Amino acid sequence: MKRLLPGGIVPSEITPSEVFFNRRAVLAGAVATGATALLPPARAEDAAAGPALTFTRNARYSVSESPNSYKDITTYNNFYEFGTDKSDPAEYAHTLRTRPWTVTVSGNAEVTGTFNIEDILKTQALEERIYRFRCVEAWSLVVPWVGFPLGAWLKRFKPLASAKYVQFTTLLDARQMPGERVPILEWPYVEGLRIDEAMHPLTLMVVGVYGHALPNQNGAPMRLVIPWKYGFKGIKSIVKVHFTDRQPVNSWNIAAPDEYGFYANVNPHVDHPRWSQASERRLGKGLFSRQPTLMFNGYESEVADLYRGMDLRRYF
Ligand SMILES: Nc1nc2c(c(=O)[nH]1)N[C@H]1C(S)=C(S)[C@@H](COP(=O)(O)O)O[C@H]1N2
Ligand SMILES: [Mo]
Repeated sequence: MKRLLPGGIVPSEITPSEVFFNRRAVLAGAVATGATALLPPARAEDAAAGPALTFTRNARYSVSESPNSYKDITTYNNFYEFGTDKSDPAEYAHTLRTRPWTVTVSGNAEVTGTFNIEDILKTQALEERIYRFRCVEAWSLVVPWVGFPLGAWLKRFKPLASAKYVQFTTLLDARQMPGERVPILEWPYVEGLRIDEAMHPLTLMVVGVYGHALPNQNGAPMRLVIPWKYGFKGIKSIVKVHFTDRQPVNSWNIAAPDEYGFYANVNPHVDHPRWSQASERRLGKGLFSRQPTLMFNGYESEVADLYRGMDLRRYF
């Protein structure tokens, strides 16, 4: 196993400006700057979630809506490796062991190898970003994720010009993920992005929520969040990253190609064959309160250029 970090960055190069923020400090900061969103007061569950993380707040990439509760975010999940009910992951994901954890990087890049999660984290400055999150099933959340921009990390592997896409793979181990014995999807769960989507500054590799390491049910130790795409693109518990010249397959597209495409951009004008995507139910606001779904989930000004000239009905 390679222990050398891509890019050769050592921990001492991590700058002191990456101030430690605990949740109360984040709250104080938000008050002081009059910034985007106030986080709700600390709750006991936060401590249960995992160690507190060190990060800076990214206001530019945060929405002003108030985040959902920690409870909403961590008990209403899709993670079919642990069952198909929304409550299953919170109940059963404790069997996942997130340390030791390695990520294998392969394919069309100058630097490849297998890397320890600890070594990856030493090279990446963490940011808190409050993002909208929209599931293809028409419910939504606002989440204070903590993570690092995927593109900044991927650049360390020096992708070749032939790296047009990146594929991501979840852990395959039915002893830890009992749902992988159930043939609802082809296992392991796989997802893919075009390289420019992967490199976009909004694309976040998430390692925490509400200032603490991710709980297993949200995809510990490391999962993707692409805020302008439907939630299923946000693959959890990633063990492989592969640079490729071909559009990779993705699990939901394999399972139901007419319903789930490769792009999966949030689009209120393109309905799912079985339901409308024009509106959504924001968790925590009551069963019957719906709000309009925004083009690219509200990130249109940031990402529309990625899809100029594409027929979004065809490339759904
Ligand atoms: N490995 C894996 N990743 C996954 C899923 C899954 O079943 N397995 N579900 C996806 C779907 S459909 C959604 S909506 C989000 C849910 O993320 P959350 O539970 O953190 O809200 O995870 C996505 N990533
Ligand atoms: Mo989803």
